[in-house]
Amino acid sequence: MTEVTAPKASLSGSEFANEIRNKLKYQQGVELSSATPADIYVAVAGAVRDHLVDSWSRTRNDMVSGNTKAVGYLSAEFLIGKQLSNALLNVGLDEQFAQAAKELGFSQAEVLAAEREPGLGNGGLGRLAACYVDSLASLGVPAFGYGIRYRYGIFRQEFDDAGRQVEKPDYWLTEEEPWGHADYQRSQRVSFGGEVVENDGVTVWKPAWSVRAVPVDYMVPGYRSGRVNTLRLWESRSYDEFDLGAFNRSEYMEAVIPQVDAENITKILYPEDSTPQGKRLRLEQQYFFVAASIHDAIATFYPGEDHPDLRGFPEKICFQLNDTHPVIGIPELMRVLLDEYGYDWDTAWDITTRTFNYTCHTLLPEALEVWSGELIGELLPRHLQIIDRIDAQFVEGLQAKGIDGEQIDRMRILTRDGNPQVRMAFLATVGGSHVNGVAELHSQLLRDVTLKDFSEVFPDRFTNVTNGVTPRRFVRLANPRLSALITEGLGTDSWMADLEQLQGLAPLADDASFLERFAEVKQANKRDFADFAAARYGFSIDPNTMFDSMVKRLHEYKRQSLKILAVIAQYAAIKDGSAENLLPRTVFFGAKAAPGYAMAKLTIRLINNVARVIDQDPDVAGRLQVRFPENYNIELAEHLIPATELDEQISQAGKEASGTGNMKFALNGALTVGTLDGANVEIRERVGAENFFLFGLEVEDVDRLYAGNYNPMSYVQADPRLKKAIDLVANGTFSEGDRDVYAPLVSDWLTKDYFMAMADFTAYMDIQQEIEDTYRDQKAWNRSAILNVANSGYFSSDRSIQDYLDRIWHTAPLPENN
Ligand code: 26W
Repeated sequence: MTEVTAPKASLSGSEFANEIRNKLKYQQGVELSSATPADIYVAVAGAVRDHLVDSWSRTRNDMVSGNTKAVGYLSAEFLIGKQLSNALLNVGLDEQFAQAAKELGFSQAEVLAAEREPGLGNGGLGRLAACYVDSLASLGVPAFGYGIRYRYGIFRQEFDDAGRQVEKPDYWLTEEEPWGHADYQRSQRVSFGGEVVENDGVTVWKPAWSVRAVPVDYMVPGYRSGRVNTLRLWESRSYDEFDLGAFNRSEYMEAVIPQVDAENITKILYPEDSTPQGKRLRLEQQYFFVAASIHDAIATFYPGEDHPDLRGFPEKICFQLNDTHPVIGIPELMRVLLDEYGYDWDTAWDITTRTFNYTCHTLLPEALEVWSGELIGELLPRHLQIIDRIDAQFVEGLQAKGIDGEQIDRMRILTRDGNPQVRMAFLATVGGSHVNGVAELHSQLLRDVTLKDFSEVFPDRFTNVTNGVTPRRFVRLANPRLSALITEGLGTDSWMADLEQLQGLAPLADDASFLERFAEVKQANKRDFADFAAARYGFSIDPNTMFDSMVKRLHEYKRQSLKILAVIAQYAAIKDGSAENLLPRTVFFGAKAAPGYAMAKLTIRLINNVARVIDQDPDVAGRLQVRFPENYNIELAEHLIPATELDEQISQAGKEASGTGNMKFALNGALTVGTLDGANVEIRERVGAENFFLFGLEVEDVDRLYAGNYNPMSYVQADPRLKKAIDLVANGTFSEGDRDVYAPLVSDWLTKDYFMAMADFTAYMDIQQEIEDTYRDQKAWNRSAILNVANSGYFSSDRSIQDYLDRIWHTAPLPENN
């Protein structure tokens, strides 16, 4: 990667302090003597923004006037995390900030703590989008992130006295939010409903209502690249601010109804992360942000042109569809080209299919969005017509290729039975140029199973881009100690922009003093986390135990229940004296469950109560602890990952598309215990099988078991440890004697166990034994951990973006910035 100008690196800490003072005084009207950390935070954010503005406009100008195709990353979620420390680092003002804070009489930590985390995503998919906009800017690729500025992000999770999850609204905008800038002049109109009429042979959509889409812009500073891209998050507003008629009739409440309805569209992020509900409001959200974004891109790339020639549009920008959520963009661009610009069908189709590409993030068939034709017809009647024609044309093409009728029926975009459905993944596959999965195994399974019919007909369309994570946030900022050690070991800090350089650490895995330093870093991070968790959650944690973490959304396929059953088995072994040699451990869980997902919520309750029972049992003291901090989010990830020694990636093989937590942990020197699933496969290949704790069924085993009447009971009977663990759950040990509480879980384990946790239990217990043996040899453990760091450079999101550039987008960084 080319290093471009490091903006304003020459600024001194005192000068930066003055800029902060000026913000405080002239923007906020606050005197330093009475300023709170939150005031300082707002002032620093304002001062940093000022340093970004010139690069921001230069990047935009170079993008619009140059010949480099831009990328529009369309995503319903951007889980960006706190912005301040990242912006300081990327623009090169981190050291100045350290000095300025001191001069102003504040600690850096208290200023950074004043920022609220925007929770505008559910989990991996949203965080991936945030890593990708960071890498796009760092590589200097002209790009927009396009999404939604939800007023309420993912719910705040609390636990009640019974250990149950309680969801609280995430009021993230109650304090000043200094990053987003509402650009009213770039608003767009988005319309819904109504009917389609034919006027003199011209098709006209007469919508019933419209809302105003106001863009709120977030600057996305590249890491020392001199480039700043835009994350444009749309907010819905009403055009009818106030219904005067209703007001005059003194129906005060009614007067604001249209406004309330319009603003509801972007009010809240849906907290479901795998089983989409066919909810009208969700479709409204999807169409809302995608329609606004498409019009915005046209306005951006053809400024001041009334009727531009859009045949060159795919050379200006290509849109990446982050899962099926923005796929309604395909018929929308068709509608714009046909109805607003008057292109014929074939020209419009050519432009559209060259503009879009689709990333699939799942393998669970139930997670692929399907919208009822009826609902689409009601909200977007013209789009339904267009989808109908896309489907008809597609079917004709298939017939011409000699595809048989049965396969054609399986492939229809719009099903033709009494209750027509639109399959968004199929629409995305047909209406774009490329389809990619998010890890090698996942892409393979997409081709062979989930989208098999399509990969047979369009083999060239399918490709893979393995996910990645940004090393700036997840190594440099989250783990400053390890970062300093890496920089020392490599003799340069340029690894942050070129993560393959970590390879250079491999020889140091055998260097006694480096090993020792590495061990000290981990130990210091563990102590830090123990302190943080004591202050934040009131936890007592012994930093001399092994830190073993499983953090991710709560999902049956991810198998938190396998982990908790193993913990219970170990607890039982301690109790009955058969665990003489057990290694002292602290097991961390972090997980939110979708509010309507009963099994997931019950698993949360179980974990909390296992933690409680173990804590209250003096027999176990010092040997085993479970800690489940509530409200797992980016901030907590940034604290826990650097302190973790063992990372749990134990999904049923063939179910986790990729995982990205696995990459963050490996880069921070944790060893993985995992199945051959998602990106685990590639991590293991790179770090070496001897530095990865593999266990469990593989995809073929799983298929075989499904085919042959899988019977969980046989595994329960075969392993007394498993039987004992389930008995303890069933007999009320973790529910104060109440046998009913966990009955649904117990019954699922014994009779269904769709994700085969029972079948993998014995292998999982065995590998834990191996883990303990390795851990007892701290030198061997740390050697493996260093090799994990050294060999995980591939998992930088910079590399993922480079793969997208080469395989899908066929564009490049902007020419040198001078
Ligand atoms: C309710 C609709 C819905 C359905 C699926 C909302 C959100 C989703 C996402 C696709 C869930 C998700 O985050 N998937 C994860 O995406 C990551 C990034 O590619 C992968 O690493 C994870 O394996 C995958 O589960």
